[in-house]
Amino acid sequence: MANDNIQMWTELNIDLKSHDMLLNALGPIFKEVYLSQKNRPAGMGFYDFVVGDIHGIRVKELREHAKNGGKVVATYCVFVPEELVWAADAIPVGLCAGTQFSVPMAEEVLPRNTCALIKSSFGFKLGRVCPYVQASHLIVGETTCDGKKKMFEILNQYQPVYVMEVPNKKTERSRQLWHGEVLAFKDVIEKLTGNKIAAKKLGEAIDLVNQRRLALQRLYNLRKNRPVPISGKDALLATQVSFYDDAKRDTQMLNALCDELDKRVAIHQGVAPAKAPRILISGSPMAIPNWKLHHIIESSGAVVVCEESCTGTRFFSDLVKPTQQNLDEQLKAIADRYMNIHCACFTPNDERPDDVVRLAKEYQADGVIHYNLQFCHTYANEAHKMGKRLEKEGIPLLRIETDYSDEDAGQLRTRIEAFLEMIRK
Ligand code: BJ8
Repeated sequence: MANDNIQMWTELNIDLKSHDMLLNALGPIFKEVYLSQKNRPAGMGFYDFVVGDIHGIRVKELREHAKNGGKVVATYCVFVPEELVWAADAIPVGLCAGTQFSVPMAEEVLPRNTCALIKSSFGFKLGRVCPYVQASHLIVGETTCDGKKKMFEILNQYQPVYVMEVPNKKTERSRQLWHGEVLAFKDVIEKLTGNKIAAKKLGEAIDLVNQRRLALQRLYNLRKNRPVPISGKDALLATQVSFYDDAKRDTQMLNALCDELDKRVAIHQGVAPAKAPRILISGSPMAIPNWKLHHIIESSGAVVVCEESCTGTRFFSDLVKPTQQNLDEQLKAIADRYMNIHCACFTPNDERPDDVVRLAKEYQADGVIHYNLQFCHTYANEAHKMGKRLEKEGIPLLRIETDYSDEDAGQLRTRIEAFLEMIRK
């Protein structure tokens, strides 16, 4: 198997030396952050296996698909409507961008004062260390923030990139623009694959992705229980894996995990004492292997019960309205669903603070940690409004700005422990 992988990575033009270093670094981190947890659900074994073979089996599946004439479409943002990709018999894969490892590589080209997510993803391409990037036929970007937008121009020099224009406002005119973008994306995918997207196929794809969203909703609903039956770290990992695993298999594994958690809830079995402070995290997405904040919070005696983020509720909280018959209606339903993602790229974006207040109540959160990546101006600025709103609601808030390095881990721990102390009083 190991030799098979090496051959596959060589064919994908991976820099084997750097890649070895990346995988060798990931193993001990995963052991420390994940395998050290006590009382984990047995269903997490699947996710441990997936991470243990992170650049193996799934990449092999994508390669098989490509060898049979299929296409692989890589994405960076939850705005890209994956239903259209599935409907054209292509496979969408959400790219990881959560490691410090590839940041210095990116800084050879990008300005240092760029957010870690952008640098990490670009560094993967520049350093040729990510087989998912290498295996993809098209990368789909979006105009959500200036940093990403300009990075995609440079990335396009290395690999084909198509950029969707995400509007910045939520007006009717913006909705029409976005609807047009969804139609244009359909054409791009049809051209890439040579497959015409028909209503029947699109209906099946809508159902496929909706089923995964429902399974994630089920997982998150289970986190509303006290004591909480699964750690925030494990729930985050399950969500992160959903970005690149096969959607049907992923739904099955999520539901199997939820079946187990149902049993835990029935006997009040939790991963943390019922009195442990419950934290809701709100802000920038956390791509694999960005587990830094969750690890600090949970190893300080609290438990993360929800993430209002794109590796959290923004990924799955809305379904596409199932309309099986009519292609125009389906495309409209897709456009409507995706326009309802409350990303900080919108102005104004009052729906996001509303969501956080609602989620804090639903998940019985004792406090909110607002997380934004350094140099991410949209989330950093929105934190101000969030602070005012949560203050009005009497919900304690801690604002964290960080990156992927471990340099500030000690300082973060001190601040988080002080916050938890304040919540416990
Ligand atoms: S829908 S949150 S996945 S854009 S953290 S790169 S915004 S400077 S990630 Fe996002 Fe889509 Fe919005 Fe979600 Fe820019 Fe900020 Fe970096 Fe960001």
